[in-house]
Amino acid sequence: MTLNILFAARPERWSCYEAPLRKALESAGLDATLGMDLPPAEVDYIIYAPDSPLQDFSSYTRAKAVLSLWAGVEKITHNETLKIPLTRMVDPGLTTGMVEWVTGHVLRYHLDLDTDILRSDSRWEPRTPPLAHERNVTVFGLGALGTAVAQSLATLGFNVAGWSRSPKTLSGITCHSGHEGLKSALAHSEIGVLLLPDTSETANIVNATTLSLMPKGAYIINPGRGTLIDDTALLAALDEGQIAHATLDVFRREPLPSGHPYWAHPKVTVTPHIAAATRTSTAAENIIQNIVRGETGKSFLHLVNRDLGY
Ligand code: NDP
Ligand code: OXD
Repeated sequence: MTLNILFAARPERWSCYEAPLRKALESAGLDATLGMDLPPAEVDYIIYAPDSPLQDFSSYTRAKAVLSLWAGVEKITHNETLKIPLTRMVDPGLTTGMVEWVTGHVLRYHLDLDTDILRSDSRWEPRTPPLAHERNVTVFGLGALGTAVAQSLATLGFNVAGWSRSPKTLSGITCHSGHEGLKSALAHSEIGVLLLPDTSETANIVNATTLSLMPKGAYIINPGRGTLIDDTALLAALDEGQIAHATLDVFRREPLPSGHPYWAHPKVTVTPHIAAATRTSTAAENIIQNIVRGETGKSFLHLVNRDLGY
């Protein structure tokens, strides 16, 4: 039987994904019609980006799953017209990209690289930076990305803690969880990396209270989602020196509006949601493998728990 697979993302993404998807279909030996315009009632699977124009799934009566090209699925988890399984993107390219991006920014802060890179005063001031094992880093969110980041930082020698919803045991990482673990996780965050999803539970997790529980002069790196941070509280903590600097990749509104205080703030680095990109070839293989699982009666990988919102 020929499967009908709809590609529902912004039209310009089709040219990036079409060839890798066709190649992955061929490798998997799947006979499929793949396209951006298929009769809804005949579609078997929907490959989906949450910024796609498709928001009403009610006419896709035959579809077996929606497979998100994004890791963050907050734009779709509450869609009431979606009644079939939803999977999210877990991709080795995405993970490696996130590890490299976070490591770069952690090392920037740890080694105080800005002092030399931005120096304009011709002063010769040798200093001895701490070693990695003397630096406490907390990764908030120990999922696909946070675990890889935490383990990689621990391999570099950092003293790494992590925080998640459910309890975890990870070699080399001090794992905290839940409300009761948050205080310890914050107290350890000389550098705090936010890799939590956007859910009702995580909204404004970085607020005036939690910021005050971080060590004075802490650094924040946020490649998770903009909603994790109460922006007013962070700006106040930066101005007071409670937080020394923040690197922010994600925002409540993207693109970050030109007049936003983050752009001009001397203690903020803004990056344009580039921490990690899904790599089309590995992502296409993952998506097609999940379709193969669906067709062979296996459970889908990376299923979203719609109640939890991630
Ligand atoms: P996962 O779903 O694999 O992991 C999420 C982690 O957050 C889990 O450890 C989970 O805990 C934890 N968590 C969720 N809710 C809570 C809570 N209430 N309290 C404590 N911990 C919580 O996601 P990924 O690692 O794949 O991705 C994380 C986020 O990164 C994405 O949701 C997305 O927003 C962002 N992202 C950003 C990119 C960028 O370029 N800037 C690129 C890709 C993703 P538990 O383990 O117990 O479930
Ligand atoms: C994602 C992202 O969720 O790029 O995949 O932020």
